[in-house]
Amino acid sequence: MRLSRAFVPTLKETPAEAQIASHRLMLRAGLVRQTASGIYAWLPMGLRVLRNIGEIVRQEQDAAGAQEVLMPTLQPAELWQRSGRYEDYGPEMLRIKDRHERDLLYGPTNEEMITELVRGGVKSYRELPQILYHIQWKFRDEMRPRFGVMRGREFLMKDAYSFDIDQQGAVNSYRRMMLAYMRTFQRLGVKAIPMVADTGPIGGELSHEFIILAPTGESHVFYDAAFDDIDVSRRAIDQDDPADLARFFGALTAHYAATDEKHDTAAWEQVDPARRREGRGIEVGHIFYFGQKYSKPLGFTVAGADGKPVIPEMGSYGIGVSRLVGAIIEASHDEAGIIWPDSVAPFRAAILDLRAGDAATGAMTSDIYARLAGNALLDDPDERAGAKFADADLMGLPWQIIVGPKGAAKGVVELKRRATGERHEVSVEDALGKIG
Ligand code: 5CA
Repeated sequence: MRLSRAFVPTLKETPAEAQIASHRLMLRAGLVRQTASGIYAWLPMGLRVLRNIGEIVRQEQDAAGAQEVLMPTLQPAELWQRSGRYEDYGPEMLRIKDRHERDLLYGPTNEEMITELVRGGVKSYRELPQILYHIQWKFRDEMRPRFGVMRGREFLMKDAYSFDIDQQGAVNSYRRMMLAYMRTFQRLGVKAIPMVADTGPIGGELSHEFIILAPTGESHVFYDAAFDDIDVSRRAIDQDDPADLARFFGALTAHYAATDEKHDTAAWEQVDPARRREGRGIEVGHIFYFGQKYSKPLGFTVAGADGKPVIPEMGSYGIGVSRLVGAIIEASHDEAGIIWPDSVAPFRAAILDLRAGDAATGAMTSDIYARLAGNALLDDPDERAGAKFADADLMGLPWQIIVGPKGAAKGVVELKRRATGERHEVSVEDALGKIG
């Protein structure tokens, strides 16, 4: 993308409405704009990050054997009346009437709808287990939307749903998703810790929140340093082996980890003081095992091995895809701006032409831009070098390739790594090799 032609409305001033770093930086770097309270439009740079995160989430869901579907945002009220949640959900649910006076709602989550879909197509225990997911916009009429995309009213969620013939199968699916989550967050470049959680309006008996550490997080968290050493690689754990999954789950849940809501001081005292860690965290995922809470009222049964009807056991698994954009920034920024992890950055590199209009720097930056094949932002407008440096740091692309007239004459560029601030004079070949 050439900055001279791009819609990247950066702001010099700090917007007054933004209380936390990620919200400020998302507005200043031109990633999003608010269109109504808690509702955001995603601009080109923000959308690229949102898509990159969604793609990593998708790949890890697919790798875990979950199948992607796409359910609509609007749902008939009747479905929710059958599960009993239409009344329970209260004012957080956006209720809508169509022209025929039929009641609809903008989905805050999809347990009812997916149960109804699977009920229509799965008749026998032989067709289970199934795990289905989609990445779709949700609406929750939050009392206090705040912190930008972190607590919005409309937000993008990945929600997966598992169906098993018995409790043992359902617990295995839960563990499988937990492993997929650990792998997902690792690829996203953030450290996530699963913590025992309340189940709230989703319900159920087993639930974990995935919390990423960031100084501005909403909850205070306490955890054992043992979490730093858990290996979730494919080499270490075979997701198709229930015994392996059980061992992994055991290791992950054996150590103390809790948010302030669930903090147990007596249990905390038992943790070796040298291993106690405290900080603040942001909930980026939440998983639930709730048995027959939806399958039963919605009348979903399958024929069991003996031909008798069995009510399937279910779980649901959410990741806040749009919240993650803000959460990753909270976990990875400095005074100057965003520091994108390589895996989610909107582009690999910014190319800074320090003398726009100059034939030599223009030829060199155009060549580098072409060779980075669409994965670079070319800062080509006629601006002061200082303003370009500030913008590049604000936008936080992992690499900066700085091209000035002296370097262009010698055939060299300056390559800067945003995360460390390290700068080296290198040849174009070496710069491209490093960027990869
Ligand atoms: N049906 C279940 C799991 S599929 C569910 O809805 N779980 S949830 O309520 O915990 O939401 C899942 C994730 O969505 C949360 O962990 C959080 O990361 C994200 N999320 C929830 N509410 C908001 C919101 N108002 N703004 C942005 N993200 C949100």
